[in-house]
This record gives sequence, structure tokens and C-alpha cells, in this order.
Amino acid sequence: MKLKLFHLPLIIASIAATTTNIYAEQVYHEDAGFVVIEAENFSTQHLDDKRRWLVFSKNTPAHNFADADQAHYHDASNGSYIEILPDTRSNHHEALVRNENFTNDAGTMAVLSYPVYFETPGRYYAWARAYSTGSEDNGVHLGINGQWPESAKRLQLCEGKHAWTWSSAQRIETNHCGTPNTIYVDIPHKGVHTIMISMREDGFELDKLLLTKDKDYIPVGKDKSETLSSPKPLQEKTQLLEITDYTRVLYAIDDFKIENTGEIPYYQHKAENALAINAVKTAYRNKFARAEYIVQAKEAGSYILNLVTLAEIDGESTYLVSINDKVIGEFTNPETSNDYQEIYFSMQRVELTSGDIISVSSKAVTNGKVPENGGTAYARGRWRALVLSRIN
Ligand SMILES: [Ca+2]
Ligand SMILES: [Ca+2]
Ligand SMILES: [Ca+2]
Repeated sequence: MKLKLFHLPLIIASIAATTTNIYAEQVYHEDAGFVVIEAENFSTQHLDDKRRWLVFSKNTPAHNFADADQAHYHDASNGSYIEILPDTRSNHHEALVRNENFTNDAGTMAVLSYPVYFETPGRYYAWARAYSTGSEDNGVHLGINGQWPESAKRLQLCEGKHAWTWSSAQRIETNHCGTPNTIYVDIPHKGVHTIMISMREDGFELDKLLLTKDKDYIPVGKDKSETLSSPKPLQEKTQLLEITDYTRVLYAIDDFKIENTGEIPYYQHKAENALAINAVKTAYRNKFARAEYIVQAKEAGSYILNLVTLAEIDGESTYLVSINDKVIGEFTNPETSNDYQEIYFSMQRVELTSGDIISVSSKAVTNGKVPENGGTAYARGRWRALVLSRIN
């Protein structure tokens, strides 16, 4: 066991951590039977060598892809939408080239993914808010979890040319414009499911998707806002704030023996998770109380130890850390105006062997600053933990 004494207290002001905004992406979820997605907020795009969904907004620079109309971000929800380009067949006079500017095989070209958490399984009717100016830019396929069920293929837009228009109609042989409220997906169970889009006709412009359990729901205008998750802040720790790297925390209250260990006793100050000395009793003042911990076999090794004490406004208590009654650290709390501020005292490269008795002692003292009952108040030698960090 090497002996090193470190007398300098390490006082680090608590830092207002700003780690609450570590969410990289928007997370969609179902909200009371609705899922609303801005089309431009897709998670991934695949199979996009020939045709690709591109995002358009006010700030999008001009492009040189084949296209038969201007951009339509003005009345788009969120000021943004996607269009699949190039559009080499904007009307029926232009050649239809299968697997290039048209495909009936859902899921084979320009596949977009939108992961969504569904609380409620069941059938969801799907609506798309789209903008069509021609006869060959108004069909798209929907899918789910890499599957392309018949019920979600060939969403078709017929009415409402030259304006953002909602549709949930499926194109069928006998009715190319389809019947309203016929596009749907079935959510098999609670959990994350990926809503998907793929090309049917190039030039399709998509602003927004809406899924609803209500078969009779008809969206209007930009309709509902996106159904995004808003995570609650995670619980942050309030103790051992500067301990960021440790092997084991020996808590004063939980891990140390305090019966019959010192000249005067400790008591457990549970509200502060600390051992303390009852300085109301004059016989307990200016004397060391002592707590013990016996090192277990599996804990043998080299460590950095950190004693975590609590500074107090009415006195600067002294602390001793010993191994088998040899003092390896003697520390005195700094003055503070912040009662119960954590103070960290470090002991470098301490060898622990099985059966060693680690003891922590402290005493109640007064600095004469805080009047109390005709005298002055005493700090109670509080400490919270001894932290072991193994040295590799
Ligand atoms: Ca276009
Ligand atoms: Ca087209
Ligand atoms: Ca949009």
C-alpha cells in the first residue's frame, strides 16, 4: 500500500448540462388513431438510380431534370414536398418506358421509408396530399414493412388538378380514378412499423401522408400537424455529480459499518444520503467518528479513491481515510456558502487487498460564523461516499 496525501480539495461548480437535445431525428407515432407524416421527412430512400424523390421548398435551387411544371411549395404543408424526377412522361404523348418512367411493380423504384410507432393495431385508411398537373404524374404505391399489399397499391389522384389535393382512391381496371377511401394498410400488432412509398408514375408530387382508423375521415387543406413523439426529459442524477468514471461506489450509509467503530458515533442523515455527527451533543464535538468497510477478495487491486464529502456553511470539517489504521488521506472541507455542496478528495494509486479495513473518519467543528443558541453552529462532518476507480 503506497501512501500519498492529497490536501487540495477539488471544487467543481455544478455544470448546467445541456444534453437534453440529443435526438437526431423526428420520431413518428400514432396519436389516437391518426398518423400524419410530412412526406419530405422520410428516413431512407432506396432503389433510386433511375428516379429519385427530391425535396422541394422555397430555398431549393433550380434543377435541370426533365419536368413539365414549376415547383409548388407555396401551399405545401411545412413549406416543403417531394417530387420524383426526372419526369420523362408528363402526358400520354410521351413514351411510356416500363421500369423507368412508370412501374406497376410496387416497391421496385424509389422506395421511401417512414418508421412509425403504432399503439393501436388495426386497419388504417391512407390519404396522400399530392399535386398533379398532367395525366401521367398522379399515381403512387404505398407499402408497409417491405410488403406491398394489394390494398395499398396504385393510389390515384384524378380531381383537383393544379392544387394540393387529398386522395385515398385506388385505381382499378374498371375505374381509373378509383373509389375514395379504398387505400389502406393493416397494422398487425402494437410496435414500430415502416410506412413505405414507391414510384408508380414519375413526376408525382407528394406533400403529406395521413393514416386514420376512421374510414369516414376526409382531410381538408393541410389538415392535422405531424404526429411526432416529444420525449420527456430523462432523470438526471443529483448526487456524485462529478463522478464520471468509477468501478464501485461505497456509500457511506449503505456500505459502511458504523456500530462500535469510533470514539463517538455517526448517524445516518438519509435526506442527504450521508453519514453525520450529532453535534447538538457537546460531547460529540471536535472528536472523530469513524466508519469501516472490509475489502472483499474480488475487490483486490489498484485504485484511485475519491472521498465525497458535503461542505457546510457553519464549519470546515476534517476527514481521514485510512487503510488498516494507516492514514492515506487527510482533508479539510473548504469554506462554502452552499450548504451540502459536494466536495471531492482524490487519493491516487491505492492498493487494496482482501480483508483490508478501509475507514473514513470525520469530526464536527464550528467556524464561528453562524450564531446558534448563544454559541455558534457546528458542521457535522458529513460525507456521502468513497468511490473506487480501478487502475488497469
Ligand atoms: Ca413536375
Ligand atoms: Ca410522369
Ligand atoms: Ca410537406
